[in-house]
Amino acid sequence: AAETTVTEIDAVVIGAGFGGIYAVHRLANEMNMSVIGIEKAGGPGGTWYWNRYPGALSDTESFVYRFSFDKDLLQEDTWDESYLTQPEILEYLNRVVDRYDLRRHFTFGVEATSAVFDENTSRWTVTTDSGAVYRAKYIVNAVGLLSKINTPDIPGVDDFDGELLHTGAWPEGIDLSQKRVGVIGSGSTGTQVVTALGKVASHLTHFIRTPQYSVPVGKRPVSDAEIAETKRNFDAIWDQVYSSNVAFGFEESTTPASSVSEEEQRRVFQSAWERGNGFHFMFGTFSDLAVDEESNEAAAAFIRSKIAETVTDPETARKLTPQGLYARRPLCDDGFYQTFNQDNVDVVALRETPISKITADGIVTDDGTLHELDVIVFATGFDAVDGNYRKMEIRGRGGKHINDRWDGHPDSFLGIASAEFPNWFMVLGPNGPFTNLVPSIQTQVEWITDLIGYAEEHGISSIEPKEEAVEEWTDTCTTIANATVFAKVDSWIFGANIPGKKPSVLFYLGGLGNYRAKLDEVAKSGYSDFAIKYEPVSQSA
Ligand code: FAD
Ligand code: NA7
Repeated sequence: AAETTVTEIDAVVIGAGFGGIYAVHRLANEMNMSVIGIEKAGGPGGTWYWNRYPGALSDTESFVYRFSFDKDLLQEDTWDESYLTQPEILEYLNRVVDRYDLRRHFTFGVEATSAVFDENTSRWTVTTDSGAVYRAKYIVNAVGLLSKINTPDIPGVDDFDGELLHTGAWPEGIDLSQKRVGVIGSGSTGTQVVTALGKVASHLTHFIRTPQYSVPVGKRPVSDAEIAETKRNFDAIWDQVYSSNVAFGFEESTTPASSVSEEEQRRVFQSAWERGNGFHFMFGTFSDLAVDEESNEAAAAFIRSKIAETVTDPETARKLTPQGLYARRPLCDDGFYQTFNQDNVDVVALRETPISKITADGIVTDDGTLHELDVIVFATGFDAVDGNYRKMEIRGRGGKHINDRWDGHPDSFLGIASAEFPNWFMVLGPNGPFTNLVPSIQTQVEWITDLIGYAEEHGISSIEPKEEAVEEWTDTCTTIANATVFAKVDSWIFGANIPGKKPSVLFYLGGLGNYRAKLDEVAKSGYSDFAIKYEPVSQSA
């Protein structure tokens, strides 16, 4: 057999979304290192490459869903509306890649399948499905936290004669107009795709297991004057974003709902409803919706009253109305509830009539009804956060497999690094911040590449967090999470959306400002939370 060529390189970056793109820019352009970016998609974009479904929209406002590291880039950017659609974000990321001449560092259409650490040389060997092998001192994983798709195993799915689609692997250029479409799943993605497809499908059936609370997104055109004003204020805007909790570009409320009258609560909720945005509704109205069940219920009751006002058929409204805590990733939509007033749109409540099987003709529910379909859309989410890591053969010191380390629950130090896995870094790994994600991604990439720079400067051969540091960070994340209402509800935020996956705390819910302060402290201490090994001192000279 032909011998495999091994390419020696400083760093391997896995993924070409926001994280991978910026990591390659930092390492290659600013630190002058040799870097290969490995991406299984056919081009850059990550989330925005894969999720091409109709209606795909960022629900972070346009002015803060972007990089901020380059003021010239910020000044040159422009946008038409208060939110960016998937094609606009994909175009933006391609433009960034070209602007910094990054395409030549990436290999697209290639999946990294294993990464194995050699303690003697402090080098990682990365293998890919194309047969290419790289030996590198550092790995930066930017594999995405909402990237490994989840398709439920429904009996008979292979018998379906029509088209099966997942929103997270949407083919280009598919036309669903005049088709009978069934959509399974009603999270952020399901609400977006249903709202969009309701306008074109001949008939649309939405299969909902757990209805969720959704508020209007508030998408509107943005004037040139407003953009100019935003550009003038970039410094203040980004200072605010980076010192805030959720980093969405609005001031978070400091007033608990429990401190005001019911009338005042309704007034504030109404004004937030008119303004739009899910995170704003949860964190910009009052300060205690995420921690106080009574305040949370006040918000939930308000949204329920809006559903009742919006949806004309009471039986349909009932099926769409959530009960219980408002404690998943807060959703917003562009006319989701209104969609159900259309004659061509129906809802099936799966808690009342679960899916029993899929046949050649469609979906059969356990009341015996066959819902005839041409297309089934899975809007059933992702094996979030650790999913893409577990797919790879990742072996650290002593041959330790990442899945063995993460057997109980995935852990990390700062969502960035793991004990037993030296010189191996994660962007948005387990227990990273829960925010508008681009500012967190940028923060982490800068911190990781600074650490790599420090290691190079100080003759460090390997660096990994100490076990105590990992334990302490895990405890911090757990304590904060358990003080919130989010911990009381099953969702992907806690790994509680995948059958067989052990639920656990997967995020640092302490806010980006506090997170950045912690990162600063660790760097300023000379990385004292890390175990460091130095290169042998050269005897020459
Ligand atoms: P990704 O963009 O997920 O990129 C990871 C890349 O790694 C992928 O392209 C994947 O193919 C590649 N990859 C993974 N494993 C391998 C491997 N082994 N080998 C090779 N390549 C690999 N966040 C917000 O803050 N605001 C929003 O409004 C928002 N909206 C969203 C809407 C949708 C539909 C989805 C799915 C996510 C949304 N997110 C949003 C989260 C979004 O994922 C992040 O904002 C951001 O795009 C993540 O960037 P990333 O680079 O970390 O990961
Ligand atoms: P989510 O938020 O995980 O939503 C997935 C939806 O799919 C949710 O309604 C699930 O119902 C439903 N689902 C999952 N499995 C099944 C089965 N087996 N049967 C019926 N329904 C099912 O994923 P999204 O893609 O919407 O959003 C993920 C994040 O990406 C989002 O928060 C943004 O940050 C972008 P359940 O609630 O589990 O009953």
